[in-house]
Amino acid sequence: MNDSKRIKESEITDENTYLNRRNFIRAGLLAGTTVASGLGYRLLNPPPPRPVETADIKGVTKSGNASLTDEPNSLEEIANYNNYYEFSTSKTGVAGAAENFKTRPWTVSVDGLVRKPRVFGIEDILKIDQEERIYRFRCVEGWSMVIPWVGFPIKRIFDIVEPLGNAKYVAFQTFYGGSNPRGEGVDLPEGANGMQSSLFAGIPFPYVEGLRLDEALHPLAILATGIYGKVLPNQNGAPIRLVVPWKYGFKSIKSVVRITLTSEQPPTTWSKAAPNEYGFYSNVNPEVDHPRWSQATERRIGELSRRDTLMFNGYGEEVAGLYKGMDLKREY
Ligand SMILES: Nc1nc2c(c(=O)[nH]1)N[C@H]1C(S)=C(S)[C@@H](COP(=O)(O)O)O[C@H]1N2
Ligand SMILES: [Mo]
Repeated sequence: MNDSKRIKESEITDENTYLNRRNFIRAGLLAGTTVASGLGYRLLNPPPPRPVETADIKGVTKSGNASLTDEPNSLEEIANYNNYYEFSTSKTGVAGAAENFKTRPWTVSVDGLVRKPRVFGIEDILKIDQEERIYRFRCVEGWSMVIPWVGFPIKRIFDIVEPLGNAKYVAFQTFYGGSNPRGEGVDLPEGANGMQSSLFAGIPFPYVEGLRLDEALHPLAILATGIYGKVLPNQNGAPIRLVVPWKYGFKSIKSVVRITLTSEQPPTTWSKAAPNEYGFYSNVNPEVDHPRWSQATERRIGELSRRDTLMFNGYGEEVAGLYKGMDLKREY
C-alpha cells in the first residue's frame, strides 16, 4: 500500500469511540476518577508496538480468497491494536497485558446436543488441516482490518461430534482465570494468566458468544489458530478463536474453551451488557446504525480516509441466504 496513506495508530478517534462504548456500563460499577485518569494517561502515552514473536505453523494450505483485492494489514498492526477486555480495555495495552497468558495445556470441550461429546486437546485440534483465509474484519466501533488468518471451518469439529437433530444454536465460551493485582479478591480463580476482573473491564466474564447452527456450519465461519502463517499471538485469542467475517468483531470470541450445542438461543456478553445496542445477530450492516454512531462508514487501520461499510462486510453473496425473510433492522 502507498506509504503516504498509512498513518500511526496513536490517533485517538477509535479510543474515544470505544470509551463511549462502555462508559455508561462502567459508570454504575466504579467511581471514575482514578480509573479515568489512568485511561487518560494511556491515551496520551500509548506504549510502542511490540514485536511479534510466534512460531511458524507447518503445512498451511494457501488461501482460495483470490477475489479479495484488499491489502492485508501488517502483523504488527494486527497484534498491537486489539480488543480483549479480559486483559485490558486499552487497545494498545492488550499485547503487553497478555504476554504471560498460558495457552498450554489447553482443552476445548464440545458438548450439549451432540451424539459424541468430546474434550479435545489443542494438539488434536491442530491436526485438522489448516488453511489460510484472508478476511475483512469489521469492529462495531467503526474500524476495520484485513487479516490473513490460519484456521479451518468449524464444521470440521461438528463432523466429529455429530450434532443431534434438536441442536439449533452454538454457544461459545472464553477461558477465564488467572490472577492480577488489580483483580485479586474480586472474582478471579487461582492461576497466573494476567486476566483482570469484570469490575475493571465493565462487562461480565467469562465472555460468551453464540451463533445459529446454520451460521456456524457456513464454510466462511472458521476457528482460527494463526495469522500470517504463524501461531496466533496471545492478544489475538490464542490458542484458538472464532472468526465470523460477516459479523461485527465482538462475535469472533477469543481463546475458546467450550462449545455447546443448544436448542435455545444462548446469551452473549455484549447483548447482556447493553441489549439495545448489541444484538444476537450483529451482522455488519451499513443501514442499521448503532444507537450512538453511524455504521455507514469505517476506518481501515492504516488508511486516512473512511471507506463505505459493505453489507455483510462484503460477504453478502455467500451469506445473505442465511437471513432470507428476516427483518435485519429488528434482528440486529
Ligand atoms: N474473549 C473475548 N473475545 C473477544 C473480545 C474480548 O474482549 N474478549 N473482543 C471482541 C472484539 S470487540 C473484537 S473487535 C475482536 C478483536 O479481535 P483482534 O484483537 O484479534 O483484532 O475480538 C472479539 N473477541
Ligand atoms: Mo469489536
